[in-house]
Amino acid sequence: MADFVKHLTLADVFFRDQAASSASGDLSTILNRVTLAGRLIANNVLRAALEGRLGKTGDVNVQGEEVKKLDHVSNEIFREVFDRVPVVAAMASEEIEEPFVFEQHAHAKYVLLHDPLDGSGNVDCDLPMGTIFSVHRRREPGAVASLADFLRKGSEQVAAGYLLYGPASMFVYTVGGPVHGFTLDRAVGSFFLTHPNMQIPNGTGSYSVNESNESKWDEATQRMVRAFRTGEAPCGKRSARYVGALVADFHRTLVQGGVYMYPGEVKRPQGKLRLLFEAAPLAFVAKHAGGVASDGVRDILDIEASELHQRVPLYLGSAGDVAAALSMLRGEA
Ligand code: FBP
Repeated sequence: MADFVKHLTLADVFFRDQAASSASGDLSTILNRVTLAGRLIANNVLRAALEGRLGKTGDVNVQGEEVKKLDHVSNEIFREVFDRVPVVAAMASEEIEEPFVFEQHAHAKYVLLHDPLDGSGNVDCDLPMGTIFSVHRRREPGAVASLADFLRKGSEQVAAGYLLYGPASMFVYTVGGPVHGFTLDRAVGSFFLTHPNMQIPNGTGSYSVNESNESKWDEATQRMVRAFRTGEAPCGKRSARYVGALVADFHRTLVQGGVYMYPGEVKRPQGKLRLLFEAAPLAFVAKHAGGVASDGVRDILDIEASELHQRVPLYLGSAGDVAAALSMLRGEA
């Protein structure tokens, strides 16, 4: 047979995996809707300058951050995409203070969390950005969705992953098994499996941290990052890379190995990144790709959220590199 369809599609992989499980199909539908939102966001990112959508809206979001026009567009795309198919009962966004409840979807089994446009500080300089998503099974389907459906441990996620809007657009996800990477073929508007069963390499790659924050860190953190900078970290020498978009920095770490860090600060011990919208979903991917994620003390996946927008320090990537960072933070190396 001629080989015109060179790669598996999302549907091929979902059907194959679903055949191996008792999945109802709702989860596959959610993941398909995430990729639809991703394709729409990717197109808006691609055309932002042409359509006057660079820059800020003038608003400030729940995080106290200036909202970019594409933040707003991306958030609205998710709401509209999931309003039209009854597969999630409610949706929480990093941009919005409270979850959005789909009244007409009360019997849906799942809730969705998302950071609609991660790294949106890169909008105006045409650098990579992404979208992060997380899916939880509801505690009580049928009851009106509540905050309790969202305040969970990362280990309870049933699916998580991200879209990366880079030179190519990618979709990376796990449903608790292998981590699969798909690349968008813009010519046909479909994602195709190009990176099956992704595993984080150990012993290579980069350390990735915003070193301009050094004066904000405590001494142990300063010593630890300095050891990576001078090539004296126990895990060995690493190059330095920092794109300023967590999804892009994590994807490079997933492919090449290394560690991404957003440490806590003396005046901001919880750091900047959000547990439910950033750390937990990427920790879920990292774990299923053989990596690890920690807040400096605990496994990110063991942390039960007490607030929807709570922040955590984040050390994420190759097991050996994260272990080296944590051992230096503890003063053991
Ligand atoms: P948002 O853009 O969704 O707020 O994400 C936070 C983030 O942009 C990460 O993507 C990125 O890794 C980090 O902040 C960069 O922070 P800083 O500019 O302080 O280094």
